[in-house]
This record gives sequence, C-alpha cells and structure tokens, in this order.
Amino acid sequence: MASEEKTREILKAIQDAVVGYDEETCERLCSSVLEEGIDPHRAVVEGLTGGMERVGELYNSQEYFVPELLLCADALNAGLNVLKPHLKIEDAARKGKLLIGVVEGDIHDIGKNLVRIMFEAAGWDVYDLGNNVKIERFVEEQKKANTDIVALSALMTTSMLAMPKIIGALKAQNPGVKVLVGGAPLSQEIAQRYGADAYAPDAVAAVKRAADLIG
Ligand code: B1M
Repeated sequence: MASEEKTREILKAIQDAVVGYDEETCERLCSSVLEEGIDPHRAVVEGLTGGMERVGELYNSQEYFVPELLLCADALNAGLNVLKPHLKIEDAARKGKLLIGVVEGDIHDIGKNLVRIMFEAAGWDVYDLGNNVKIERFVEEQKKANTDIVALSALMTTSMLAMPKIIGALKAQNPGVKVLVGGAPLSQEIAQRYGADAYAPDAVAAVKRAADLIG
C-alpha cells in the first residue's frame, strides 16, 4: 500500500502524462496505481481527469490548440483502459438500465465515457449511443431498450440547448422515463429549468442520482 506522499506523486505524474500527451507513460503509471494498491477511482478523478482540467486551462490560455487536445485525450483513454476493469463500485443501491449519449452538435465524449464506465462498474446495463446524437435517436432507442433512465451529456453552451427538446420528446413518448443531465456548462438550476429529473456534477454523483431516481 503506497504512502499518501507516494500516492500524490503518482497522481501528479499521471496528470503530467495527460498534459504531456504521453500515452505510454500514462499507461505505465496507471499500472503502477494497481501495483501500489492505490484506489483506481482516485487515479481517474485526481490523476486522469485532473490532467484534463489542466489541459483545458492551457487551451483557454491558447498554449494548446485542438490537435494537442486530441493527443491528451488519447493519453487519458490509454490510462483509463488500464484502470477500467478495476473500477468496481460495491454498492447495495438498486441497479437499472441506462441509455446515455452526448447531445447533437457536440463531439466531446470523455466525460460521457467516464460516466458510462462508472455505471458499468456499479453493475448497470448501459446502452451507449456515442456522441452527436439526434433527438429522434434518443427517443427511438429509449423505446427499444425500455431503459429506466436517459442520461444526457453536453459540454458546450450551444449544444446544451438541445436538452429541453430531447427531454420534452422523451417525456411525450414515455412520461415515466427519468432524465439525468450533466456536463460542464450544466447546473442544478439549468437542469430544473430544462425539465430534467436530476443533475449530476460528476461521474460518481451521476450513479448516486440515478440510483435515487429509481430507488
Ligand atoms: Co473542446 N471545447 N471543442 N474539444 N474542449 C471545450 C468544451 C470548451 C469549454 C473549451 C473552451 O473554449 N474553453 C469549448 C466550449 C465552449 C462553449 O461552451 N461554447 C470547446 C470548443 C469551443 C470546442 C470546439 C468548437 C473547438 C473548435 O473546433 N474550434 C470543438 C467542438 C466540436 C463539437 O463538439 N462540435 C471542440 C473539440 C474538442 C476536441 C475534439 C479537440 C476535444 C474533445 C475530445 C473528446 O471528447 N473525445 C476537446 C476538449 C478535450 C475540450 C476541453 C479542453 C476538455 C473537455 C474534457 O474532456 N474534460 C474543454 C475545456 C474544459 O473543459 N476546460 C473543451 C475532461 C472531462 C473528464 O470532463 O467532460 O466536463 P467533462 O466531464 C465531467 C463532468 O462535466 C461530468 O462528469 C465528467 C467527469 O466526472 N459530466 C457528467 C459530463 N457529462 C455528464 C453527464 C452526466 C453527469 C455528469 O449525467 C448524464
């Protein structure tokens, strides 16, 4: 079991590997997380996601541009692939069926993928529609899979405007379906205004909110 100091050192190095778009190092460090007995959830949140937050700041300050973002996303995903099989949420809460996707006009899927992984880790049946998903597709697939919940992700202030339309269409077809929303530009207040049943600020909270909705 690594000391707190050693743990922080490894998590910081994972952040640096994401920021430095170094896939190989990121993979190796995520393997060392497992060898050292560090909590893999912590490595995802403080290491990989923390690194992507720093990447966002570099993009904002125009030190990084779209090509760098894509390379950083590859490094994050390489690390995530190592940690994913070890992310088990032991939770007595009820598990259900979830349909998830990123709304139309938006291709940012790193956050959505983290949310999906947390639901899978918690034992939910997950149907992932990917990114840039049209309203009609959400409605059709919800009907087909008859999921308890539809989870909508948006990363842009422009794309999130599709959410109230999707929620309206889903509820018109099936008034019982619950809709969970999330993504950086969302908030509890916006979620309520859009008619969503719940809002979650991060992937772990998303699983808790969803379990409450069907509990
Ligand atoms: Co771009 N992008 N991007 N981008 N990108 C943002 C979002 C932006 C804020 C950057 C900025 O300007 N400061 C900005 C949006 C501005 C706005 O709001 N209007 C932006 C822009 C403008 C663009 C382009 C238009 C750039 C261009 O082409 N000129 C373009 C858009 C294309 C499109 O979608 N149509 C674009 C493209 C890209 C890349 C493809 C290069 C890449 C995405 C790669 C990929 O996803 N496969 C990218 C990236 C990486 C970013 C930033 C830097 C990082 C996003 C990210 O992955 N964060 C982002 C700036 C930033 O956020 N600081 C930015 C890490 C991830 C783990 O966090 O996704 O927030 P996040 O997910 C969190 C929570 O939000 C939450 O849980 C997750 C983890 O706990 N969550 C949920 C997410 N979904 C949830 C759903 C839930 C619950 C919780 O329940 C359903």
